[in-house]
This record gives sequence, C-alpha cells and structure tokens, in this order.
Amino acid sequence: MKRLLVLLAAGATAVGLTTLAGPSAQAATGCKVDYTITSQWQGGFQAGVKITNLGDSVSGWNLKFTMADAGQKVVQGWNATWSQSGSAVTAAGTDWNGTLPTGASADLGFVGSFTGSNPKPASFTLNGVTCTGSVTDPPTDPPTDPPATGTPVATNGQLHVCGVNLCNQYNRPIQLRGMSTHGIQWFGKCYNDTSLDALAEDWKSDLFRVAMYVQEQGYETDPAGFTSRVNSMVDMAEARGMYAVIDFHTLTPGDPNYNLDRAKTFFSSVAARNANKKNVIYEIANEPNGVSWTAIKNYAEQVIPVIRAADPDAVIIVGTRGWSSLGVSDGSNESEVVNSPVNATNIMYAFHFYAASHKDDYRAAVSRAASRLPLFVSEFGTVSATGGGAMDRASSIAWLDLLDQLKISYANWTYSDADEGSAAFKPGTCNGSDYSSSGVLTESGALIKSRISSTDNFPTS
Ligand code: IDC
Repeated sequence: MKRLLVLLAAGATAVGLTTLAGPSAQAATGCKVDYTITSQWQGGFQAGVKITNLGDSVSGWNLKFTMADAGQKVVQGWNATWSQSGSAVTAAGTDWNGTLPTGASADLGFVGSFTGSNPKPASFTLNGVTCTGSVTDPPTDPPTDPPATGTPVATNGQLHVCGVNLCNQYNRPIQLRGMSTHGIQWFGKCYNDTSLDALAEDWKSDLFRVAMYVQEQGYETDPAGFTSRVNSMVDMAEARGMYAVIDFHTLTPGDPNYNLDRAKTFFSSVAARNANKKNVIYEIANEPNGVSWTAIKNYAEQVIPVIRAADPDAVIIVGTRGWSSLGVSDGSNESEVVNSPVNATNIMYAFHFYAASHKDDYRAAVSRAASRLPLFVSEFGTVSATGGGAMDRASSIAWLDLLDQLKISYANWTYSDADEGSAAFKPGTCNGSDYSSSGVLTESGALIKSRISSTDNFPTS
C-alpha cells in the first residue's frame, strides 16, 4: 500500500511536524534503516526506506537524515509525513504506523530529484538515536534515577510546612538531621562522591546544606560559576536521597537588602533549574545582622515571589534578626516575628546557635517560639560563635535533645576539615579519600555523627 502524503516544493522549510518525544532515559534504543534506490532516471529517482525498530517499543517516531548531495530533494513521499529543510530530511510516523513495537518495521519511500550525483545518505537517526543496527541498553544507574528506596527523600517526598512543623508527603511532622558545608569557595574539595557517600551512608544524613557565601570571594565574584556549583551539589544530594538546603550565605554586610538583586538573580535561576526536584529547600539569607526585622521581612517578601514563580511548592527558610537568633542576640525575641510574620506560606524561620556561646536564654526562646513559628535550625555549632574553640558537650547535648523533642530540623556547621573546632573532620582529611573511619573525626564530628546516624523512623502513613 502506498499512500501519497505530502508534496513539498524543493527547499521548502519544514512545517507542521508533530514534535515527538525523544527516547526515554530508561528505554533500550536501537534501529536499522535500509535505504534502497529502487529506480533512477535523468534528474530523478525513487527510494525505499525501511525502518526497523530494534529497541523498546516507540510511540511516535521521527526519522532524520541528511541528503549527501545538496542537489537532492524529496519531491513526494509516502507512508510518513515528509519534509525537508536544506539538506535535512525528516519523515514522521503517521497515525497508522506511528507505533513501532520491538522488531517491527515501517516501509516508507519517496520520489526525489537530483542535480549532481545521487549518493545515499550516510546515517539515519530515529527519535534522535543513530540507527547503527544494534541496541543500546538503558544506563543501569542513571544519575537522575529516583533515589533508592528507604532514603530520606524517597520516604518523605516533597516537604511542606504544616502548622509549625515540617511535614512529609503523608502530612506527618518530621525532623531532618544533617550537615552544612563550610564555605564552598574555600572547601570545595571536601564535597565529592566519596565524602557525599559517607554523609549519606555512614552518617545517614537526611540533609546537606550548601553554604554559598555571597561575599568573601563567593557568589559575587562569579555568579554563573557558583550557581552551577550549587546545582551540582544539589544533584549529588539528590542522587543519594538527601535533601539539599540551598543557602544564600549572606553574613557581612548583615543587611540582606545589600544583596537583593543578586538574590533575585540567583534564586530565579536555581529555582527554575531545580523546580521539579523534591529534595530542594531554599534558604534566602543566612544571618541578617545589624538590621531590623522589618528590613529582613521586606527582603523576604521580594525574594520569595521570585522563587515561587519558578518553583511554587518548595519550603523556604527565612533568616531572622541578630544572626538568625530570632532577635535574641540583639536583645529582642521571637515576638517581633510572631507579631509581624512574613506574608507568605510554606516558609520557616531560621534559628542558629553555637552551643558554647548560646545557652539557656536561647533555648528558652526556642522553646517558646516553637509553638508559634515553624523553625528550622539551618546552622549550629557545638563550639563558640567564632566557629572555633572547644566543643561544649553539655550544651550541645542539651540543644540536640531539645531539637529532637520539638522535631526541629537541623544542620551542623561544618562538614569540612577546616582548622577550627566546629569542623567535623581533622585538618587534611579532604586531601585524602577516607571520610568514614572514626580516626578522621574531630570531637565535634564524633558527637554529631553519633546523633545524626541514629534511626529516623519517618512516618509513612
Ligand atoms: C565562619 C567560619 C570561619 C570563617 C568565618 C567568616 O567557620 O572559618 O572565617 O565564618 O566567613 C556563623 C556563620 C558562619 C560562620 C560561623 C562561625 O553563618 O559563616 O562561619 N557562624 O563563626 N554564624 C554564627 C557562627
């Protein structure tokens, strides 16, 4: 059966073609094309084109090839919708032969014209896959695979704020426990496949906070480069089933409005790029300081809509006054936020502490605030607020017990080998490949690892 379909003027631009899906990442692909010049005459020829699908069944196909000589044109084709643009020829499957099960063939053909010689095309692609006559199996472990069963992201799915809690896909409150990077501009070498495997598998971390400083040789020096580094760290977390907090690590200057334009640029980009991921949480200003809650709130109300426009359902963390102390470090308290919350939904407020510096009065503020505000401890240290000094074990344990009891999520500063007490690894660890043995841990690292690696028991119904 020949059905005459499309008559194209030579050189016409391809129009009206259905856009066909390419091969799915999961599908086995492969095809064979037999191109036969069945007859030829002065300036004209007829070609038969037999496509055999060797891969998984395709529904909707698109065969493409390039004429080997610029003077060759499709004049009239059959059993496909034919078009030509320059030397590029497309034949699209029709409603009666658009589905090709494994092993099935479609016989098409066309009448062509030529001005010089009439060679055969060199190669053919079917839905973007070159027809080599053999099958390519799908990658066994593509990096975009859904996380393995049982990981934090596989279990909890897309998160949302419910009341004052962070809730999972079953609308049940959960607590995420994990680690923050140090400044990625300084400690990039600490974030590689081996260290991330250790974080996911040995530490059983639920969470990986990516601290992207804006100043101090950070984002402002190379916006595109830092954006792409953050994105690849989000992917590394996703591949291991961990949540990723994208931390716009403002610190000095303390007024986040100083970086408002940068924040809009950065978040519109990362939110668009990561919108379909379930593992992303946005933290829009690490630690506002020397600035009023009103100014912070104003910043938040400008940045949040930028994220929402691209990624409507992700949880967003808003920094608070006094280095994200809910104002306590500035002599205020949580009431300023309770009385004037950010005008947005699905957000949480950051609370940060350093256990050797921040003790009972700060714990009291968190205990009070926890029933009024959704809190997220996106950064804390076991040491002093400088990031150095000795670990305060008693205060650290009091804090962690409180956070567990209140189901407040946390990330510890830092998963790095910085030469300071807050680092989890001894200096030099990131020059090697051992992130798993107890010998590489600092005192802080050992305590935090023992806390984070205990069973999560996430609710699943
Ligand atoms: C510290 C680092 C330190 C670095 C300093 C300035 O540990 O190596 O020199 O920043 O960039 C925070 C901040 C966090 C601080 C940390 C410890 O969010 O950037 O890291 N800290 O001082 N808030 C309270 C403490």
